[in-house]
Amino acid sequence: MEKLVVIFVVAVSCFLAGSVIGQFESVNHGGYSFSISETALPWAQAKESCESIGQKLVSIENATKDDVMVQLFVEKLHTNVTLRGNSWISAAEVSEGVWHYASINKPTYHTRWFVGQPDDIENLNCVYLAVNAMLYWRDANCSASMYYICEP
Ligand SMILES: *[C@@H]1O[C@H](CO)[C@@H](O)[C@H](O)[C@H]1NC(C)=O
Ligand SMILES: *[C@@H]1O[C@H](CO)[C@@H](O)[C@H](O)[C@H]1NC(C)=O
Ligand SMILES: *[C@@H]1O[C@H](CO)[C@@H](O)[C@H](O)[C@H]1NC(C)=O
Ligand SMILES: [Ca+2]
Repeated sequence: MEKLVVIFVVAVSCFLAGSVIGQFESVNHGGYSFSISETALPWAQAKESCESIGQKLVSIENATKDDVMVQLFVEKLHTNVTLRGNSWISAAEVSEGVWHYASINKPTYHTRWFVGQPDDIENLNCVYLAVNAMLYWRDANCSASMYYICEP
């Protein structure tokens, strides 16, 4: 019986390690390419999910890229692809008050916090784009399930 359980656990782990978690819709515009998740996951799993398709959880390094994302996902100028909800990006806290893009291991030199954010109530250490607020940044509990955006 114990052996069976071990075999089962190993089989499930292999399956998860080798599979693409979730499904994506792709958008290409202005030299940028984004894969929009169709499923919601906690931040760390969202990051792994992007890696499982050979991509990275998205970083928004400058205002140009930020503008392209607003055009695509808010103004719907060049695509019909819709973010299904609030979406994780790779920005997260490495220590209290210090925010980095985890995917590229760099400080968040470009930010677009919603007014009053980050508020860090009850240990909110991961950043998501608020779909109903022009993709402004908000901090959230990393364990919350959100949609997410990957990029090559
Ligand atoms: C913005 O960042 C992207 C991604 O790193 C880069 O490809 C692009 O050249 C940058 N654009 C500007 C204007 O800095
Ligand atoms: C979006 O969908 C509309 C209606 O189906 C279509 O006319 C338009 O060309 C689409 N736009 C893009 C950028 O795909
Ligand atoms: C984050 O959310 C998880 C799942 O809802 C919860 O168990 C945990 O206590 C929360 N953590 C904090 C620091 O609020
Ligand atoms: Ca925090």
